[in-house]
Amino acid sequence: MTIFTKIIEREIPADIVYEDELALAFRDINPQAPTHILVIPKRPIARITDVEPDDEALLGHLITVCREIAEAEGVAESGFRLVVNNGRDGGQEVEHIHVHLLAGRRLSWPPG
Ligand code: DGP
Repeated sequence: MTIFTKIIEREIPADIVYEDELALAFRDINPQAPTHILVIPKRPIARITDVEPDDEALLGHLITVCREIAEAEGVAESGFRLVVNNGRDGGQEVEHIHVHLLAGRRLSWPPG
């Protein structure tokens, strides 16, 4: 079980900004931008490399949730970035797929 399952189960606190039957979103504990929210499926898929065709609707739903959160946070027009880190070289620390929604400042490219 990862820390994100504990957040879903309310075993540890988080600043939750969105929830439905499939997804949960909460503010990153170590924000890298003025708005830094993690959007996760409640079903714990570890990595992008574990994704199966049956997961497509769920993962697509996460993008719709990101759009709704961007609007609620007031960053839909100014812009934002969605990031999914995968594996060691991708910088993934938590083995439960999560989309980082970063916004509120001009983000550099390429990422480090
Ligand atoms: P990644 O490196 O892509 O696996 O990102 C994991 C993110 O999860 C990282 O930005 C910090 C965040 N994080 C880790 N533990 C916690 C926690 O207990 N609460 C919250 N809100 N965020 C966490």
